[in-house]
Formats: sequence, C-alpha cells, structure tokens
Amino acid sequence: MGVVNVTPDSFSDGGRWFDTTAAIKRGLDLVAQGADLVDVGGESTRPGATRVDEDEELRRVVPVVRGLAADGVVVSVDTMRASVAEQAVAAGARLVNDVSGGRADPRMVPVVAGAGVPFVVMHWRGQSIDMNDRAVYGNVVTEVLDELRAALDQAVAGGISPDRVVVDPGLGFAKNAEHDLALVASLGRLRRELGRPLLVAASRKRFLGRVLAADGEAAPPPARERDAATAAVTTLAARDGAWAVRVHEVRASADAVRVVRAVDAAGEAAEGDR
Ligand code: PMM
Repeated sequence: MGVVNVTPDSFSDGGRWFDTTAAIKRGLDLVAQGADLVDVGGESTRPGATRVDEDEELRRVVPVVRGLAADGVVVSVDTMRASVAEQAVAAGARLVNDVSGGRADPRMVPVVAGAGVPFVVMHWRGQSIDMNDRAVYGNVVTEVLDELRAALDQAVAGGISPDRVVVDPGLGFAKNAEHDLALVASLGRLRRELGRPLLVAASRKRFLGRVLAADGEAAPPPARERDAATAAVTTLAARDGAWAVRVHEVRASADAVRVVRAVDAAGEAAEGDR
C-alpha cells in the first residue's frame, strides 16, 4: 500500500503532494514502483496535529481519489470522517482506512457497512493532539490486542462483515518507541489472535528514527532517510504473514516482499525434498 498524503503538514512528506495533479502523479508513480493499492489521505495525524475541517479534507481527497480510480488504481481513503469516506467511495475508493477504527465519527461504521467495502480498524486511543499522553501500558501487546478486538467487535456489531475487516496495531499512535518495537516483535501473534488480515504501517515513523539514532547518540535521521529501516520492518511483516504494509516509498518494500516470498517457497521445496 503506497501512501499519498494530500496535506501541507504530514510528518514525513507534508506539502510534497498537496496539489491534485501532483498527488495523482505520485499515486501512479507508487503503482509503477509495485504498489497494489494507494492510500489517499487529507488529514495529518502526526503527534500534536490539530484537525483539518471537513470541507478542506473533502477538497483535498475526493479529486485525487477520482483521478486515481479513473486510471484503474485500487484506492483506499485514509479518513476518520464518514462524510469523506462516503464521498471517496462514490468517487471510486475501494477500501476505507480509519485510524480511529470507527471511533472518531459515529456515522463511520454504518456508512462503511452500507457501502460494503473493506474497513481498516487501527488501534487508537484518541485524537493526535494529545495522544502521546495516552502511551501508557502495563503490557502493550495484550492491551493493544484487547482494544483492537473491542474495535473489531464494534465494527462487526455495526453491520460490517467480519471478512471485510483488516486490523492494524497503529504504530506510533499513543505509543512510544519501545511500545512500537514490542508490537513489531509480535505481529505474528496479533495476526493469529485477531484472525484478521493485518496491515502494518511503520513507514518512516519516529521509532525507526530512534533506533537509527541510538548508535553514537546522534540526532535521528530525517523521516525521508528512514526508507531502508522501513523495508526492514516490511521483511519482518511479510515473514509474519501481514496482508499489507503501508509505505511512502514502495520499491524497497515491494522488493523485500518478493525476496521473502522466494525464500519461503525455497524453504517449502527443501522441506518437501527431505
Ligand atoms: N499512520 C499514519 C496515517 N495513516 N493508517 C493506518 N491504517 N495505520 C497507520 O499506522 C497510519 C495510517 C501516519 O503516518 P503518515 O503521516 O506518514 O501517513
């Protein structure tokens, strides 16, 4: 899943694809790099971000979704607003990715249920403005599992078919670097225990900057220099059977997935020979 943030202020690529034509071109580039789907969002969720208003979000997102869908791209819409999800689906989006897992807008679950499209339910503890204050866990893996299961149950109770729900641990959302690393170490467990396809969105996130800075106590590299680190997480996610990874640069991650697949196939063939 390639990312197109139609925002002036996303932490990793804010402002780069802010006009409609540039954003559509970026989406097509990501497909050329190997993306199977493109996630279009118009609201930054970086820690401390304040919310964009609804009209502005619609203005940013809908024409990009329409343009990419018209070019045959499978588009997901990254939004916490039911109205944006609704209009994006009408413009051709085939999946709704809601970082709040249906909690920010009470109309989201019924709208997605009515549209009959897949729904990404992410682990979320509240809006970005103060989410770092909620990064408090006894055991991050079991708590994220329990809270994700509750959000999944709520989506299903609201009419979304269970086989249309994708789950996501929400790396960096109300989590510090240690929490994110513990969750990455437990992707296989999350997938098995939740029994749903798993989306992993580590791309360029703070915890990777922290890991890269840890040697020699240097400052973290800027977000755009974290793509190799992102591909490392993609390798782990692919090994753990993730359904998709959400990334800003697709090529390295698509290659990583191909290598994991080839190694797994070779491993199975070798097992068969024994
Ligand atoms: N992270 C961001 C935005 N959308 N969607 C899902 N499902 N999971 C995530 O972890 C997620 C997301 C924030 O990252 P960005 O600003 O680099 O897009």
